[in-house]
Amino acid sequence: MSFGIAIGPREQKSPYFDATVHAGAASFTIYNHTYMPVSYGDPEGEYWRLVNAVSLWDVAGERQVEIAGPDAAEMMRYLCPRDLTGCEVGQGKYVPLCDHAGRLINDPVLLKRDDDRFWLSIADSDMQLWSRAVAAERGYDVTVRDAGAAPLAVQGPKARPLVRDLFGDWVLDLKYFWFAPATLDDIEVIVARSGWSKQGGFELYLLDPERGGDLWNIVMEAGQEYGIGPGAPNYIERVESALLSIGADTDDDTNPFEVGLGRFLDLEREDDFIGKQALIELKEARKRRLVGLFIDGPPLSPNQHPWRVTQDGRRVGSVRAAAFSPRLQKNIAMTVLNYDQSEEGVRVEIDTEVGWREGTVTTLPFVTPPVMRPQTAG
Ligand code: THG
Repeated sequence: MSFGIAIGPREQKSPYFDATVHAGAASFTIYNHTYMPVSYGDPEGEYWRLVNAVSLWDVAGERQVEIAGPDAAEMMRYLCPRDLTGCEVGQGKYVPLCDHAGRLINDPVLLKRDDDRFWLSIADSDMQLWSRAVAAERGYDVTVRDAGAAPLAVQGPKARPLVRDLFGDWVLDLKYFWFAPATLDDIEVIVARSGWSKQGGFELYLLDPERGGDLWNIVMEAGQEYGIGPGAPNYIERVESALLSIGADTDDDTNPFEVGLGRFLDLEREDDFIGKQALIELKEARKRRLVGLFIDGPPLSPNQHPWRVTQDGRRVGSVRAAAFSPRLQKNIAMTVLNYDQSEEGVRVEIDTEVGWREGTVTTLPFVTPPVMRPQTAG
């Protein structure tokens, strides 16, 4: 199978688009209507670079929906099931969002830019549309717009010394998900301690879309001594670490409890928020559960669609994301199973693109992150 994808004005190019093409981007996905590189042609090499050194990712597709105005804080409380009490300016939080029926619709990183200005750094679904509708229906005095910022992720164990070289020692003191404005040469960015891997790292939110190529080149250059190279949100590492990918691991009826996000909801809050009553009921439902699966046999390529999972010929769930783990030397998969079949050790059959395989249920994550390195270590 070999074909191209049309490049046209209905989708957006990231500010780093030309730089990533120049660096050899081999395939792209579309994320929030934005072309986003997923590989530079060597998935396993890119994996080891992320795990052992440092990798640079164009994640401008993680767009920032800005909600600003006198009612912004109140609106955020109504949008987010997570309690935001005590969230400070300069702090970020992971905030799964649900609709009125308690279905998971996105899992953004919230950035509190100011007391009356918030960013939702979104996963792949239309949160600007949603936020504008909620604001209008509720009569909130806010403006909702795309902030026009573009995150560049610097991920891997060598991200710390690299980002310290670029910005100074203070970046090492940033707590997880916290951020601060900074400049690099004369390029304005926001430096955040975050990123969609469990290897540690930072995200640089570019504020001037004209400077994407410049920012990319500065970081690439400074990263040479640390073995930097181009990469992308790494499929293998994210399965090992069990980082959730909305739309891949979830369907249009998934609730947050089924995919392990219950710990990010505060249902005992006294104030109202979207989906509250539904979520209180869903909490006890225990219908399905996202678990790990070891799949027997030779190395598998990632699944192109969810794989049917059966037990004694009866359908019990689906594999959402499968990969061969170079560190475990096993096929691993994030899999949604009926609750009754989701216990560790349960044996199932999987209808893969290369025939039927057998597998064993296990717990997530597959690999416990090497994070929690001392905060100030180089
Ligand atoms: N960075 C930015 N925006 C983003 C993402 C990002 N938007 C889309 C997507 N990623 C949002 N999804 C996630 C999912 C998981 C995490 C971050 C963003 C994450 N989770 C940790 C975990 O699950 O262990 C920590 C959560 C916690 O303990 O609070 O990091 O990557 N800008």
